[in-house]
Amino acid sequence: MLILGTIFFFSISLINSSELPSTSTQIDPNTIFVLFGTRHGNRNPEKFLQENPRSWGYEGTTELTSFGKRQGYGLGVEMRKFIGNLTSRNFNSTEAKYISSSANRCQMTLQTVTAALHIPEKWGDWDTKTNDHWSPVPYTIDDPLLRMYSVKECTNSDKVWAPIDNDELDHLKELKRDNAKELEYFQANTGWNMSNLGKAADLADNLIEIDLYNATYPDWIEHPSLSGYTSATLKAKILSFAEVHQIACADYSPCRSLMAGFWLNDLITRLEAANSGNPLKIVGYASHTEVTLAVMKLLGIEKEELTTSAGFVIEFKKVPNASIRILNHDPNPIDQHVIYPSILTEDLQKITRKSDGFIPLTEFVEFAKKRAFSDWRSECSVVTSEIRARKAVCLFQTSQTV
Ligand SMILES: *[C@@H]1O[C@H](CO)[C@@H](O)[C@H](O)[C@H]1NC(C)=O
Ligand SMILES: *[C@@H]1O[C@H](CO)[C@@H](O)[C@H](O)[C@H]1NC(C)=O
Ligand SMILES: *[C@@H]1O[C@H](CO)[C@@H](O)[C@H](O)[C@H]1NC(C)=O
Ligand SMILES: *[C@@H]1O[C@H](CO)[C@@H](O)[C@H](O)[C@H]1NC(C)=O
Ligand SMILES: CC(=O)N[C@H]1CO[C@H](CO)[C@@H](O)[C@@H]1O
Repeated sequence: MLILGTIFFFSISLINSSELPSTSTQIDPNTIFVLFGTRHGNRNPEKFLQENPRSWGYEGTTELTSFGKRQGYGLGVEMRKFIGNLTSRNFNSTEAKYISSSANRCQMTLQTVTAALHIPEKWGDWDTKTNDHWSPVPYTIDDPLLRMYSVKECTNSDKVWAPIDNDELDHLKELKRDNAKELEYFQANTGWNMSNLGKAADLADNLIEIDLYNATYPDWIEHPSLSGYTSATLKAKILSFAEVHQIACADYSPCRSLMAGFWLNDLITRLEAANSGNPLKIVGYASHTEVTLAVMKLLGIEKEELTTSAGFVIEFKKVPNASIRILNHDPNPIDQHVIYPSILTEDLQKITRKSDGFIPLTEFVEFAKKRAFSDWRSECSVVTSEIRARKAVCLFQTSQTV
């Protein structure tokens, strides 16, 4: 017990120092069902820096890059190491299910993950001519689950995104005010209107690729004329804007809830089904920063950002009791991937068993179900939220009269 405790605290301090553990947590010997969710792998920016002659980006804007494919494959390799023979290498539709957002980058990420998870063998190894041992693996596309922001019927999505898209949340306003000089410098050199922080995020995405592809930085970044900056500090400043709006959504409760409450409900439903004997052994999801980070927060994970191809893993076991363990997974940084215990909120830490790091399923469901919804159409519709507001008023009046 004492030794276990020491390891536990050691691993937490490792994660706190933002260093990843070098080896993955092993699956619990009693685990019978595994869920994992991931952000897509590395992708191209939404807007390319035109002045920088490009040796990269041929896939097109926002498409998955070769680094993103390698990250997805690395995740699949690590997931297979983790699950062992929980399900066969050959895809078994009774035991495995995969779901993606409709975005190309998510579908392609999931395809590389499952290519590594399901390297066929024996009767499943079909490509004997080229000796390429891979197999197509089916998946479904579900946007209400994994990309609510692009579901047309979800009229509330635009509402919860408006204060983020328009940089009206306090910390976004503050970010603009505190970086006025820097944003002006970016605008002068890119020609992009930096009155929206999304453009600074696009610039950050360009830097990530320039760095990965060892391409040449624009001169205004390599030799900044902005007072107080070296090239290293300017690069760091630009990178600090990466995914600024997506992270703001995961932080802002109306956006977090609408983007991920339905996914959370799906996770809970599948865990309860596994407890009732459903034969599924593994379910994997591919989504976006704002949705994946949001669901991780709803699950009770302390996390402030999410790199490409990172996400969560949940194990379920019935022995000694129906219980779950929540883990993170991260690329390190491209081909290697690592699975390790999540840092949980205090509420969840209180109900986590010290002996094995698992949380009783009933207590977890009680904690999480308040944040989940099954009727996404009503969450998305204006009318319903008005009705709900009216209901809340009625409730208040009733309790007053009582
Ligand atoms: C799966 O692996 C475990 C541990 O290596 C082993 O005990 C078990 O027999 C294996 N099951 C199958 C069906 O191969
Ligand atoms: C697929 O999974 C089901 C349920 O676990 C099992 O009964 C079946 O034998 C598996 N099929 C193959 C070909 O292994
Ligand atoms: C940038 O966009 C803002 C808001 O849309 C607009 O008010 C401003 O005039 C634009 N600036 C330039 C230089 O185009
Ligand atoms: C970039 O440089 C690093 C370190 O020298 C090297 O490992 C990597 O393969 C290079 N990447 C590309 C795309 O050339
Ligand atoms: C909450 C609960 O059911 N706890 C049980 C879990 O399993 C152990 C060992 O079988 C029991 O002692 C607990 O009562």
